[in-house]
Amino acid sequence: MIIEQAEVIVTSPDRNFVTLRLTTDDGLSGLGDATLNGRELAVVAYLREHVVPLLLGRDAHRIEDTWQFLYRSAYWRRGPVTMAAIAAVDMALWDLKGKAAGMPVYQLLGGASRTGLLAYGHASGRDLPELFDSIRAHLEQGYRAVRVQTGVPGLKSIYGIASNATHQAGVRYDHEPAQRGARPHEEDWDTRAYLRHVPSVFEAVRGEFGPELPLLHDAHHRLTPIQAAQLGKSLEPYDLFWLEDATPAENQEALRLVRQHTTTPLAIGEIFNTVWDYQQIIREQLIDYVRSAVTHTGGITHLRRVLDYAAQYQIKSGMHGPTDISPVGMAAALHLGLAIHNFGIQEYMKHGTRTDAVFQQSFTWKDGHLHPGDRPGLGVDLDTDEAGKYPYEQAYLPYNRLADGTVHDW
Ligand code: EZ4
Ligand code: CO
Repeated sequence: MIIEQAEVIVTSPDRNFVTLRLTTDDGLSGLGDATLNGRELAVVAYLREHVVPLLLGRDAHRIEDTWQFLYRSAYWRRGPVTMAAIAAVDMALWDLKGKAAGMPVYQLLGGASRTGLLAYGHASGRDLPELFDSIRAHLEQGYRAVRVQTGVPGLKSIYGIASNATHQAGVRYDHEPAQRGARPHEEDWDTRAYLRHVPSVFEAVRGEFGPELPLLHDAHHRLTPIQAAQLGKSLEPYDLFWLEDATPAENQEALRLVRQHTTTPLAIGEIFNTVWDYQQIIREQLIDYVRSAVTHTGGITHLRRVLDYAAQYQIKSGMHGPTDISPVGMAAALHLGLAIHNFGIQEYMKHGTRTDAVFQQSFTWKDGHLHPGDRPGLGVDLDTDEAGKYPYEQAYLPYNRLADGTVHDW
């Protein structure tokens, strides 16, 4: 199974996606997701210029050796661009191995540990009535767990609030924070206003929807450790499934302080890219859920290593699954999540219809649970003609400024 062709396919059906397709001498092809939101073309160049030439002629069966070769031979290690590129190669090789074996990837990873993956969706609203409508809509779509984000009085635009108003009709940018255009959009932020407001939102949601429904919340890296501690403590009465990205957490030690003050479960890691980013927070049991996506953490091979390490401390998976993870990256997450013992929950935002036409998927959605399906490999096909209809469009994630003009974590 020798790699004969390696193509990097860029398409922008509802948003930008970067996909690696490997084709072998026995006519099989494998797909890998390399999408890095707002920095897509950096990964394209890394793959096209530096990785593709190294792949041609290699034995596609040698997944571990290829991973180690790409990681170690570059000399320059880690980082989102490098690790997304390695992830794409790794996913494509697992896809190929599954097709060669005639088995879905989860079988190669040890087989199913469960019948389906509990998933959560993104409910949001500028105010409580809008939020309640959104939660009801999610429940009607079958979700059995929801993330809750709302507007904050006094702030104009805020992370996580669905809005179609400013975007092209029909394009799935309602949940998507990146916006097409030549410059990033500016949002405003006020931590004190946010900390005052959020507990009242959860109180209202519990009052309306009862104690059972698992509720999640994303603070999106905006708080200092003591502010995060305050938020975790103030949300304890509402029994959150998790509080996500309470602090930026490049400083892993900072989470000790948060942990000392609150029993609200903590999830972190969607912007981490290796096991080294988790070393201290897993060993010291400072988190409860690992948020990494297969796409941004060196593929199935490396994220499995992170999750096996986490399992020793009863820390579970909560893989990132926003719309900027392509259907290929989502499929990889579902196969891995089905196989590991320490699965926690899967984030799941539906892609738009154009994206679903480019990427034909085989996953199923039933009673709030996802299953990757039983087609050999990852179970996703890419329609090249459909992909060709949507050329790359520049898009940026927004950024924050405080009232006095200071740039703040977004
Ligand atoms: O902001 O995927 O939990 N989900 C998130 C996402 C991220 C985007 C960034 O590309 O925080 O909405
Ligand atoms: Co997040």
